[in-house]
Amino acid sequence: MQLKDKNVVVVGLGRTGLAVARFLHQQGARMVATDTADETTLGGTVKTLRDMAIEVELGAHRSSVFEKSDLIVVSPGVSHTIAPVAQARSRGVQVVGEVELAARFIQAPIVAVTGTNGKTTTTALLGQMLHNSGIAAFVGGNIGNPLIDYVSSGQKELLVVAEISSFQLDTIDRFRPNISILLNITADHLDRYPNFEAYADSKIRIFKNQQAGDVAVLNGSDPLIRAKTADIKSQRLFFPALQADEQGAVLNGKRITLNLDQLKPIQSEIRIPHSPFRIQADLDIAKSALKGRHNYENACAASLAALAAGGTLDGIQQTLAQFKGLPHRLEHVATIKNVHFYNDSKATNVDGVLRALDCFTRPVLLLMGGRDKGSNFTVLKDAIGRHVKELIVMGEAAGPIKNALGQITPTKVADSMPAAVATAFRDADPDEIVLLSPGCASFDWYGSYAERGDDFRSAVEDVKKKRSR
Ligand code: UMA
Repeated sequence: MQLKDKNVVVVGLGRTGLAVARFLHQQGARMVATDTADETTLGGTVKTLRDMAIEVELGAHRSSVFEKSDLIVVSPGVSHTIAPVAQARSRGVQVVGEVELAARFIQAPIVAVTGTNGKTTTTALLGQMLHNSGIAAFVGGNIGNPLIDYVSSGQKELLVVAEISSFQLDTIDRFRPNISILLNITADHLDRYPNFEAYADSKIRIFKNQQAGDVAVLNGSDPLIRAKTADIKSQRLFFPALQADEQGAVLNGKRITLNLDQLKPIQSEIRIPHSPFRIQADLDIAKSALKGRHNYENACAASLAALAAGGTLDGIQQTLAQFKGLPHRLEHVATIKNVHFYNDSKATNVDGVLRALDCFTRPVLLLMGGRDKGSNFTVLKDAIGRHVKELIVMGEAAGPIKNALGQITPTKVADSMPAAVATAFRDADPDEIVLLSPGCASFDWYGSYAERGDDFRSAVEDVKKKRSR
């Protein structure tokens, strides 16, 4: 892709937009960078861009900005169907996302991880499994560091492991992962997609350009995933593999049994340490800090992809024993007076909340709320009835959640995170669980799920300090 002297519009100036602008500047493109936010909100980004002599248009995406463009690069948080982008596309202007742009310049094989929940954990596990197998891999994407930064840096790793969201898949064209993982598909982002079908189809795009030598790692217990991937060209590995002739992994309690006797390794420079035709092995997750069946499934998916990429059984086993979990995902933050506090701020959809509740046998005081993404909270009724002693709701979605679930369990409304934590602690008995698992986006009160999780942690710290005075 030739970018020198091309007229490019960069839409959205968060982490992705800034990284894209830096790369395009390096490549000698002419650029306008635009964001609907103002200069104060964008902080130092605007100065950084102006220092590179990049024209910056703020407050709206004016059509005039797009008139002379040869290429438009949209950030994942910007819908590629907004009017000025759609108009430019209808004039024949190429519209891509950052992942597509980066993939055009990446020479190493790519392992891409998508799914509604578990992407970040699986991506991190896979990165560590490869590392422990002696394979240097760049780990990036939706996990937090744009792939285009890897391209700009000039780094050359043997593999790229990329967490990929549906938003990023919406704007791919030729992106072809050598290995694609699809963990699960449940309702999410229905404020951005017209319906569940459209969201599911976006996830399936991860297989769009795969060829016969590539590998697809698929959730075998989801009939929708099986049906939608029936005709893909790549080799399908399932977790679980349900039929005798299927390749993949099966979970037996805390053991993963692998059956990969026909696995064809992907084309890469990595020497495959095992005979690809004879992997019949067991992996032990009993020593792992991973909690809950969904995390064991993530471990299965990561193990299959690691083996297909050339990872070793020893490297995988070592990772399963060492992996400590990630911040903001069922993270134990404190125990005060025998009340256990867990931060699961990354649970930004209802399925995430279900997965979290499933991990606890003791009564839970559940903190939910934030910005609603068009979710159907009533699907939580059974799980709330079974696990939740008290529900504390907050943020923009407090009303809708209370309406949907308020009859199932005692429900209180909090006007801040510290108020929610203090209420939960007051109402909890020893050995009970206080769980932040919001089921919503964080953007009503915070800049990210991580900020929300940090606020929960500091509210818990305040409770602890007050107790020790
Ligand atoms: N903006 C516009 N026009 C619009 C909408 C937004 O200009 O119509 C501007 C906003 O004012 C803001 C900028 O776009 O300044 C934000 O862009 P962005 O939302 O794409 O955010 P980035 O900082 O670039 O972060 C993105 C991902 N964010 C989203 O997909 C919403 C990050 O995933 C990702 O880590 C990062 O790129 C690097 O790849 C976060 C996320 O929430 C974790 N992802 C969703 C999820 O996991 O559910 C998909």
